[in-house]
Amino acid sequence: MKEQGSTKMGMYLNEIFKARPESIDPDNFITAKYYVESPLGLESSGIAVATEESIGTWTEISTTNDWVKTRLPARVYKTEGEGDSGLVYVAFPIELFDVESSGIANILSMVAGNLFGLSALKNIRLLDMDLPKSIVDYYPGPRFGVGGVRKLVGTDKSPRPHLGTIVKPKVGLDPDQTAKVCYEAAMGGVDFIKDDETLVNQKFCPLEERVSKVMSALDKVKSETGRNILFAVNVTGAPDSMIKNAETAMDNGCNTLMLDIIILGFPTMEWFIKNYDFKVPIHMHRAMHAAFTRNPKHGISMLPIAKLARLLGGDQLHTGSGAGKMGGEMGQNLELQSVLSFLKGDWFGKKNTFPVASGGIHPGYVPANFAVFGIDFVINAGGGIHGHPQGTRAGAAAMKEAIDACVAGIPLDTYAKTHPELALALKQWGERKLSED
Ligand code: RUB
Ligand code: CA
Repeated sequence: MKEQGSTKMGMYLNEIFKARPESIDPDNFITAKYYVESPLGLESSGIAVATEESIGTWTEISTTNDWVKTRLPARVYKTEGEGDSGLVYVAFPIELFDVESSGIANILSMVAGNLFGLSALKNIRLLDMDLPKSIVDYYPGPRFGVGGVRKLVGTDKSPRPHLGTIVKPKVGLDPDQTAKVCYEAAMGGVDFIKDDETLVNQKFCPLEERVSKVMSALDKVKSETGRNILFAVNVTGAPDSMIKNAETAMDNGCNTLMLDIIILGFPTMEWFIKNYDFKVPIHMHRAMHAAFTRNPKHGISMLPIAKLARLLGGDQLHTGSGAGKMGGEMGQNLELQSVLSFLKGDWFGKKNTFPVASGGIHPGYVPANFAVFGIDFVINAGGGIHGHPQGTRAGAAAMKEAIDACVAGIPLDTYAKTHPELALALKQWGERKLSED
């Protein structure tokens, strides 16, 4: 294995890339947990990562001095498993990073950088990442969080899952048609409406006119029902247009901003959150994530992404669903559980992030998702609302009835006997049990 230079580096400097678990002070290290498959074995694989991502390279070098060797090596401090595959834990000293100047870009360049291309490693997946309190404190976290979003929607006194929809068709409706779809969905019972990630400011649906017309429609809903509906406007774009779009959206009454965080990139998100506060919740979409989250053996899992999203002010984040067209496989569910406990748990005093289940959801999927997510989540249906045989309003009502049934602990088929919209939806699409996906 001559080409596996980092192994060679590990052979002569490996002691400095190793540490005992008790020597890793969480205040002074970023720690990362990787799944690794490699003929090198676990410890050597970890050393290859620690070497490549801190002070080493493929061969011995004359410029390494004692300070560098003592203070800066990343260190393998634990492995779990035997033979060629298992878990490797690597700690990166905080001195390696300059968070105030290069921020998350700098962290990712080491914890999730070139290591994915090391040919000595057959597969490597970043499963988790823990940041010291000083780094977490440097970022604002969600400004609204679950509690703040609930207050805006009016579910803070009696919490239940929020019902969301994506306007469909995802692109092609003009502002009047979009506003009509939003009005119908809101009257049917949705709490939240979002643009599709593919829609921003196209000619057939200019952002300014869309926001103005949708917000008038939602004002009408408010005057007729007293309910406040959130509309997340997708302003994703190059930074200058993103800000222009956000300002235009805000000038026209927008009450939530939506950003495609993976496509934008974390440094852009960091710049945005540090420089602009539009005083509305941020809805984070994750389109493109599956390019690196989908393969269970390689890439990056959703948990580190969720940590960065919460750090960067995500009030709502797409996490994947417990059951739907893009979720539900067992491995993904284990990862999903870890994401949900993180988003809902305490994290150095940061507000929580509302997880969003989405993708191919219809009323028949609600119980399976409720079982995984519990009360605090947003359940989104696009096709599963607008594809209802009686149209959008009945489709939203059917989804809301499915949620109400779950909260009341009543099976869907029983609830459907007195709720015709739900009955029709179940007739159309059936009920999917968690084990079927
Ligand atoms: C869903 C949709 C969302 C995806 C995102 O539409 O448009 O963009 O669900 O996936 P529909 P995820 O309800 O018609 O399938 O939430 O997994 O990132
Ligand atoms: Ca979509």
